Amino acid sequence: MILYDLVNARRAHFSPNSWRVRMALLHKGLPFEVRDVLFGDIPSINAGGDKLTIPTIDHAGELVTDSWAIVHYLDAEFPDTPPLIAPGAPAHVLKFFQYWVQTSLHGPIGRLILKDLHDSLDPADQAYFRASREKSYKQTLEDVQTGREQRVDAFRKGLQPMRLALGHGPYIGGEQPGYADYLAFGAFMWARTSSPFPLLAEDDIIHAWRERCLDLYGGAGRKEPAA
Ligand SMILES: N[C@@H](CCC(=O)N[C@@H](CS)C(=O)NCC(=O)O)C(=O)O
Repeated sequence: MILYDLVNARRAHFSPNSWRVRMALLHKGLPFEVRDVLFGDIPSINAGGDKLTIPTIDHAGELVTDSWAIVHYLDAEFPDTPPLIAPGAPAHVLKFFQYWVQTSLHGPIGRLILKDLHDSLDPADQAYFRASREKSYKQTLEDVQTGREQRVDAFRKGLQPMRLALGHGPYIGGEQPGYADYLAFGAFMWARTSSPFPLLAEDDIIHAWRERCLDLYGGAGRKEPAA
């Protein structure tokens, strides 16, 4: 199993969508090898075919792209390993949580760290990243990030559903971590590897949850170089 993953200038893996899959592979206990790529290398993963996105896995020659498709693939191919989507559980509820992570974590976190993220990238990737992100945000990276000290409180308030969920157990998944935890944790790994900006107050129970997640699977998250 090969996991294609993005690295920045310090060789830290920063892709939030990839972190969810990395944690999923560790959850299942599946051995995998990581192939580091820059944004500029992505077209060569599927040379001659459609441009894929990160994460992409290569399992015995089969390329599977998109984190949600990968999760389904892993559960189907490895039925004897701990499931990511519990048998009989409604996958669309987990998909709803993935949408929440995209809108309430990735969206605001991007606006808090985008310029730092750019600066953390390998110089070979910086021009592409600036051009593509300024096109989609319709703003300079500097303007996107400006005023973050005033905006971080609104971001923290928006995390209330996570606090309520964590009132029932140490993980969003309950007593044990599950794919919902990995979805949210990926967003925090994106920030941790790309920016020194403190997203969470130290007395927030989400901060304690993030610390627990950093320690999972031999401290996989904690070992990654932080910004
Ligand atoms: N829906 C996809 C999104 C994947 C995605 O957007 N990945 C980013 C990196 S986190 C990417 O490959 N970007 C390529 C680019 O911007 O050129 C998933 O969850 O896997």
